[in-house]
Amino acid sequence: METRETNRPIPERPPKQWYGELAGVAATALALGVGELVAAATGGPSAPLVAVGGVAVDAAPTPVKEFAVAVFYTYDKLALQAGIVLVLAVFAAFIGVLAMRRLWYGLAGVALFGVIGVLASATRASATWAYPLPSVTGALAAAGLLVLLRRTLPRPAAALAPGLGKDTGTDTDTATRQADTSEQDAQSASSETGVPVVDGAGEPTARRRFLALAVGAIGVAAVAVPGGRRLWAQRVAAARDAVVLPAPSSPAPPLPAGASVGVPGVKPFVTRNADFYRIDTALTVPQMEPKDWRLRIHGRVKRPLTLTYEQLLAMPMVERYITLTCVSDEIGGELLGNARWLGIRIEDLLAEVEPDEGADQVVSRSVDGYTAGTPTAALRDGRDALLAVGMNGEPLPVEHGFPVRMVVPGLYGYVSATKWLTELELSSFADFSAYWVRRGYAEQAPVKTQSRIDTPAAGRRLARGQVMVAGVAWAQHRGVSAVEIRVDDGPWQRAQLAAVASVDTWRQWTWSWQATPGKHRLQVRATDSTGQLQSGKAHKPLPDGATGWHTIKVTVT
Ligand SMILES: Nc1nc2c(c(=O)[nH]1)N[C@H]1C(S)=C(S)[C@@H](COP(=O)(O)O)O[C@H]1N2
Ligand SMILES: [Mo]
Repeated sequence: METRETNRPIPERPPKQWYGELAGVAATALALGVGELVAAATGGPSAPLVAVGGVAVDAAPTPVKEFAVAVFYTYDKLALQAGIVLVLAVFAAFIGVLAMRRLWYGLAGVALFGVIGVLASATRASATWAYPLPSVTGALAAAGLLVLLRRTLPRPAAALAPGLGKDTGTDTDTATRQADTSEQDAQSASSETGVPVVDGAGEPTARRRFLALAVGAIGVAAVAVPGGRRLWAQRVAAARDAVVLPAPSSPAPPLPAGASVGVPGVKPFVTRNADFYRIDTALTVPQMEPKDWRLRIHGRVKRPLTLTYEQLLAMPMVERYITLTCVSDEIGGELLGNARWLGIRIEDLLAEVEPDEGADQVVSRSVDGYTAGTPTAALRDGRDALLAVGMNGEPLPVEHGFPVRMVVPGLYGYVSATKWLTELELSSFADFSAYWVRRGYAEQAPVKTQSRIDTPAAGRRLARGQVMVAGVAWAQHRGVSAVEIRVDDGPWQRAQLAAVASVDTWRQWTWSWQATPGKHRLQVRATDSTGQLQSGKAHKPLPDGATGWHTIKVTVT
């Protein structure tokens, strides 16, 4: 009855590629959404996107990161997140296409993603049993969705016709052979038989079900990702509000009268928390509840120690004004601030654990795996190196390291000021290189003597006559002994220095200028209390802090 031609199998045409792509993106989106919700529910601060992203940040070479920082300033995290999402989408689409052709290949791809997520979270400091959960549940959800989508996958209409055998006339195992047949066969088959092969679409109900499933999963993810994050952040914010900071047993010295010169435009002596600069590698602000916080002090010590937040708060607290500066601060930059910190002295803790001879580096680790290396000597030489819990009378803001961070007077932040701190490991500089050291920054990074002109602002037009020139100068833990100004390469002239309570903060200064009409160049330089003059040699921040004199141009009319 049937001709030879019509007896030929009408093979399945591989479904249009975009079904696979959509399936992959939907499954990955669902995985991220489920992962985020599970992270929020279990308190694992390691949602898959953050975990994988964190590993990517750690793995990125320094030039890439520097490029990102230069282009996006401190907003490079957002760009990085967008980049990760993009790369993820491409991989997701690939896995989806695989899955629609050969389910097992696709599932293997999902499993690989899951394993990367689990490994990424397991490498985070203070990983607990809860850390891999988001990745595992996310991967399971993705796998489930792929299986469902694969079942719903619309078949070309012709392929749905049952019982079409090969030349032999048998109709066994058609599906297997269909799957193996190439696209050319499909085309020739359709032209020869005249049976329409719907262009990769199949029956409309299957198509509708497939789309509904895929788009629905993406919708769930679009709600779950921000929802999960918000939920988690709210929990931590509530826990932070509930913290009652103890009174310091050694309060901050009262601010001397005149610590603030009162010239408009000068940086306030105490930086408000909301105005304090923020620098970190964290993709999303690590969210940690005090009840989950532990500090492990270990490594080359005689008596390792683990502390809870409660135990920490019960220890004698000191309160100090300390100015924090970033090594990346350019001349005249904004990456510095001064706050009243409340915390315990790290020296007291080190005395308890008894570091070994030769353990010359204290490696601090954050919950998200960031590391800094501080000279053990700097933490034991009597300076007020703190494990801080309070900032300007409040519990640490979450962006500034809640629940606990380090603050060490006299050292740049990248070697001393670890936020979201979970670990102190006694080690040596020979044995371990911390995060930024591996990326070309110096092992030892005492703050360089610096000064800046806050007012007048660069480029400003001023009226002739008396102009108050003012700013700040800093040389933490040495102290500032002099500030000088010069106009247009004229003689250096002494500025008035404001009073300060300690050598650990910046110092405001003022200088009264009789401005004459014309374009002028103002320069500032400071001298620290050891008598060392601030270097005028222009140098970029890498590897151990910028040098040069802040110089501005103004026009007087
Ligand atoms: N966990 C963590 N802590 C960190 C960093 C970081 O990337 N991650 N950056 C350090 C750097 S380079 C600086 S300058 C200070 C900045 O602290 P702030 O954001 O509170 O101003 O934090 C330090 N502590
Ligand atoms: Mo920094």
